[in-house]
Amino acid sequence: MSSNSRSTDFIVRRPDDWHLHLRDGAMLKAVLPHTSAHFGRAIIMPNLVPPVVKTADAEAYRARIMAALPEGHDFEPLMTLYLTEGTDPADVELGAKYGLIKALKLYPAGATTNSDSGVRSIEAVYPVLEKMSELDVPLLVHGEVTDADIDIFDREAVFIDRVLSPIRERFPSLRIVMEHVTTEDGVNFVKGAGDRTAATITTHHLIINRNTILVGGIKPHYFCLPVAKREKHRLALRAAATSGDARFFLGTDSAPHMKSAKECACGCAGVFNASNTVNCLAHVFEQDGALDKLEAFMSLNGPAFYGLAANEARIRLFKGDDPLSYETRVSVDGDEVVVFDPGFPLFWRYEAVNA
Ligand code: OTD
Ligand code: ZN
Ligand code: ZN
Repeated sequence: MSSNSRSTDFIVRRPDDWHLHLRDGAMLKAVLPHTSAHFGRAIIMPNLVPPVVKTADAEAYRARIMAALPEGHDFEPLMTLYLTEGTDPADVELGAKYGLIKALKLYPAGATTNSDSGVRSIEAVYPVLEKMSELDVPLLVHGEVTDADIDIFDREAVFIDRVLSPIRERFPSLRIVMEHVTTEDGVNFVKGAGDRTAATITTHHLIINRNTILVGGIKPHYFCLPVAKREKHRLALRAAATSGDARFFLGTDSAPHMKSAKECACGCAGVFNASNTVNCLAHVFEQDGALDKLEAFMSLNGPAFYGLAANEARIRLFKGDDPLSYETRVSVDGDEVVVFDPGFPLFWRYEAVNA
């Protein structure tokens, strides 16, 4: 295979995942290797039960992650705190100065899986946001309102108007990441909000729209929050991700649930894509004629926004002649987690480049 043919074989920095759910216990042990095999670092979401709210909780969770890491895997979990109305600015300061806490996560109460302890009144957390601005600790937002009278497909757009814009204006120096942006409205907001506002984009929202979930029978493994929107929104996400714009970067939002908890009358939200994300992304970027922007999206823009260096390690991406065969299930405790099915065969592979 030729090494100078950009379209079939090229080398990029090792990617990072700026939004990841690792869970705990047996699930953590089962899913972590699927991330640590391919990613240098990941921002670890704090929505455990109970949530990771204090620096001491994050320290203990980090230790459990490190204990679950397979031998020889080089991976750094970047810890976050779950913002609550009881969060103490002094504890945030302790965690940030100690180098452990990389961000705080705002979940509107009830917005997604395990978000019951989330924020009900945004003004109640203003003192914490003040401290975060001062310390330059990013605020990560799950950008959906939860009011019963707001249609689920409109919840992101309404959140921007009611919550995000006011926070952006009130705390101009606070770094804000709109997590898992799913709408054109979100993309436009980020583009117009200056260089201290960014967004993560998931693998699956680049690939599926709401028809994928609902047409021809309900497909629970494509159900996640924020729910995938109509096609014009998916196209806006594709354009943002493949543009190279430094404010957009990969956050897989890989969120494993047992198959039995997804295939039932009230199925859990979440897509598990940690194991095939890089292959899917190479396919997507090639489709859009943007393979030269893939490194920015998955390896460069994220660390730059967080004020970190890009990974030194490299991976080589190359395209095979035959579709990749890969595990579509991960076994956990007598049950299994179903891997994201992009709906097309994957031809892109990758391998570590030895220094
Ligand atoms: N969305 N599921 C989960 C989290 C995300 O909003 C999210 O970040 C989860 O299961 O933790 C989901 O659909
Ligand atoms: Zn979320
Ligand atoms: Zn998430």
